[in-house]
Amino acid sequence: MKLKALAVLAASLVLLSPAFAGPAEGRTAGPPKGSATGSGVTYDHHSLMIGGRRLVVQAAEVHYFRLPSPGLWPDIMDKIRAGGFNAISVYFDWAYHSPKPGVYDFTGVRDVDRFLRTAERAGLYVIARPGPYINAETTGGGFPAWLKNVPGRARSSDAGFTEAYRDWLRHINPIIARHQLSRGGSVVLYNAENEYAANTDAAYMQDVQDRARADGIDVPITTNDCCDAASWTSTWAEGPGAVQLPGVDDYPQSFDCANADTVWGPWGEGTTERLRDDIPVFAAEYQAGAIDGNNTGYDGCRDLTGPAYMKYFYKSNLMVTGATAFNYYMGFGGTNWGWLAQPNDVYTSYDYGAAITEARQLTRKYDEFKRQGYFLQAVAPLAKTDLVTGPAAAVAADNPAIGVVARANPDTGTRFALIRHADGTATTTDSATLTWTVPDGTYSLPVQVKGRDAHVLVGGYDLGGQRLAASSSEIMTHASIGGRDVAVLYGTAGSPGATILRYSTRPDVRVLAGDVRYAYSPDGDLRLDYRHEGLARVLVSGGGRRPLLLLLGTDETAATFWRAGTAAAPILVRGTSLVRSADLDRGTVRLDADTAAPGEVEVFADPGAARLRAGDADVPVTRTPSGSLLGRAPGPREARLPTLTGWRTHDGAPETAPGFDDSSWRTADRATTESPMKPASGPVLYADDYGFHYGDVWYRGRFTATGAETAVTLNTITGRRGQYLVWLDGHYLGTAAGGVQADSDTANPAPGPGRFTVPAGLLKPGHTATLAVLVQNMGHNDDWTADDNRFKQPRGLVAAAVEGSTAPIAWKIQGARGGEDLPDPVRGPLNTGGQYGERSGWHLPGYPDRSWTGVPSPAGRPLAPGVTWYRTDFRLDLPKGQDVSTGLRFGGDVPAGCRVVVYLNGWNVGQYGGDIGPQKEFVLPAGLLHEHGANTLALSVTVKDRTPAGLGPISLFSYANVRGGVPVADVPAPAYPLPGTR
Ligand code: IPT
Repeated sequence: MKLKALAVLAASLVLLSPAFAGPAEGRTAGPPKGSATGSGVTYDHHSLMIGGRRLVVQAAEVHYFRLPSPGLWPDIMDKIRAGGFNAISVYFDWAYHSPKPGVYDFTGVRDVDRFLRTAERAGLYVIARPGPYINAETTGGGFPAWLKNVPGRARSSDAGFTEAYRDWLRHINPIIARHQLSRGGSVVLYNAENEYAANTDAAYMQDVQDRARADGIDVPITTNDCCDAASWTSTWAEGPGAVQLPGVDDYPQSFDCANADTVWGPWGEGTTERLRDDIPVFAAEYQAGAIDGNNTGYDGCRDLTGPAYMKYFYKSNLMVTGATAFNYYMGFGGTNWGWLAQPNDVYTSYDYGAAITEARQLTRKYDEFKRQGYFLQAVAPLAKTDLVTGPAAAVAADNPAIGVVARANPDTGTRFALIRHADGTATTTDSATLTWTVPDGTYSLPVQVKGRDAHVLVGGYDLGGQRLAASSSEIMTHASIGGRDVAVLYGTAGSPGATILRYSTRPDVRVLAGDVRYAYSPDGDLRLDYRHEGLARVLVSGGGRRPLLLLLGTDETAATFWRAGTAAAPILVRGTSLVRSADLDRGTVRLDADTAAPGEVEVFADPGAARLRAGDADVPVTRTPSGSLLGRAPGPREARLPTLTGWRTHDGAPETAPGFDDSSWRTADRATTESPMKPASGPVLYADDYGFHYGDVWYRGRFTATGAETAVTLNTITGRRGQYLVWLDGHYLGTAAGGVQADSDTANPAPGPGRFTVPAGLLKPGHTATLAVLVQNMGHNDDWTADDNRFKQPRGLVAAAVEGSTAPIAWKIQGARGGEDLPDPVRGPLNTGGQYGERSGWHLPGYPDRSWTGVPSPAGRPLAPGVTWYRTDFRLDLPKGQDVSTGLRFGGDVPAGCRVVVYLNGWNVGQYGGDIGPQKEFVLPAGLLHEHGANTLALSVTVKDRTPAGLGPISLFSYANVRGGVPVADVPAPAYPLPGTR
């Protein structure tokens, strides 16, 4: 069953500075697999412990290589932490750093030291995942394309591969090592390999770990086992190659973003498997979005994995298996800029339908993460619970439609009850009375489950200075602030709620807002009954305890709260769009907050607080009966974006002309290749064999004509969505689709055959005829199945012949300028391909385009088969102290085969096209976009057919405009001409 799901998945993938806190409670990590003594990170059956303190790890996956603007990294980290996460998980992409064997770059947008420092400063723990293989829908699954030329099977202990990956690890491991907890950083786990489940080689798996230890990695080593352990060769939980703390990946909702309305858990219940008894259950990757393999658009993926899914599956996972470490894939997806995408599954956007959008905006999924994540961090007993079944569970609903799962903390006695539909697919609303025996007594609580909602209720809990006997509301968070407890509880709007608190004498109860009934019984129970509506407020004082302000909300009103400040001095805030941080200094609460519009802001802080500053604004406040400060925070100023005018255009395919000078091109004459796919005849024409790994590649072939030629037959492999265009003596012969990864992964896939008729009379006997072929390379296959037939599948021409001729064809090849020797290491190996304009720097700011033809706009200008470039400049001066998330929009429609590569200030920020994906809007990230200065936009447009209507209108737009944001410096990068290339 699970295996079948996996096969479907594989097919669809084909197609488609935290402080130490006391002594360790559990045993120190290791043996069996290398000691982690001194790492500060330990674990036992229940949870991870950091500095001896148990915690529930709530991580968001985020990839620095998908946000090439380091100034924006703090923005994402702030948003992750403010959303209730305490960790990030991050892959390190080998291909992103290494253009050539032995050459590595960790500067600029590749500065992973800076990324890890940013996480530390944001107070986020890090799960470091350097592969060597990462998958992640990245080109080659993170393997640099030069590895295709290295002998020995990838992901094995073969010698050639071993030497290559050891070199990668030798570079990346020390960087990770110096950011570990033991050295003042926040890296707490190290993930070896990735879903290494097919064609496994234990010696390799072990060596990756041995390298890590040799390079100074002291934290526990984990790995992410694919999807459902039992069916695979090894889960790496035991035996040769085993890791200390294996985890499991789960994608229960699959990837069918087109049918978000009907899909419900096709890939199982998504309860993460326990792999060993001595380790906590670790959800190493838990689905929090989806690949958009069917080109539905990511909003569909966000619906597929929306709040209902999150409530049901995430809470079930917490309660059924007692998982205490979660990594949600993705927290922020980002952008496959340049040629970063693996072509079979994704296009430019890697938004993923995540909680934080590609344009860095917060969604209703973010709200749900916030509700759940705050709970996990506030209620400490959650980190150590056992399942309780049978009579011992002591909990039952009087309606069989409602199912209950119970857990208890063996030390504190705290009880947890998961309330959800017994039939997980039910969409009805059902109510019940829950009878629950907790350490404080037996209570009746009204519960209600609306559709696929799920609630985790808490009983027998020391809530700060209070005693919560039981509640049918969920706890979002609570904090001890200024000598009293403030707690935010919530439930589905309209549902009934009851909360029972314990007091030794009758407390004083004041209902400040909302409709809340209460009763005190002499046995010490204060019972509150209410309906979840808006935000009710109850102040309880006396009764032998410190005061409690109870805030009873709905899902929606709970989500308006932010928790900031420090653990010692927490501050709760209601309102604004985001609170990054808060502090109290001599009577003034300072909020680092974003506001999308002017609106109420309410601060729950120490009573000494009297003034409020939100961002750069003083906010007049009044004190409320709740003891909070209430004011109105200002919103952003309007941000204007210019119209794009003054374009210039130039033909971009001079290579098609017979007289074009290709004397500097490489002669394609290699006789052997490392690719398992060997040419049937003639020299190897594969682009990678000549060091041209990314983007378009040109071939020019000469042969002596007889006049009897009838057709040219070619074959190319481009990856999904790729095509190639063919000219003979400057005459356009036509186009064909390039080959893609074969489902069978055989050594002889069916690539992209094309037969092109030679027009009668075009070739004269004795004349030297010139073929010119432009082949798109959409990126490299991944290596999910650890199969060189798949990973080492070539790109470019794989066969060529002229019908009616026996004359040999002498081929030359040209790809990205310099091949593996980058002329522009700042923008890096994945930025440009081998188009004439790319080789000549037409994409760069400062290129002298004055001689080009001026046009008001590319819109409506007919396009001929081949390549056409457009350039324009524009200035921006966006309001300071605001975050205007800006994009480029293509209006109208373009036909299949129309491909636009978008360059912003020389950076390839995406590919737009009729049949590449549904994407018409492209994020222009601040930092690459000069928000206060000059910008250059360059478009290279390839069409395969005459396109009279040309492109549609092209405009700048903003996804959002908020007051606040983080300061973002422009990313330094060279203008034209690149050093040494004039
Ligand atoms: C799992 C990978 O580990 C991860 O890199 C990414 O590819 C993710 O899937 C899908 O986006 S693979 C698993 C779903 C088979």
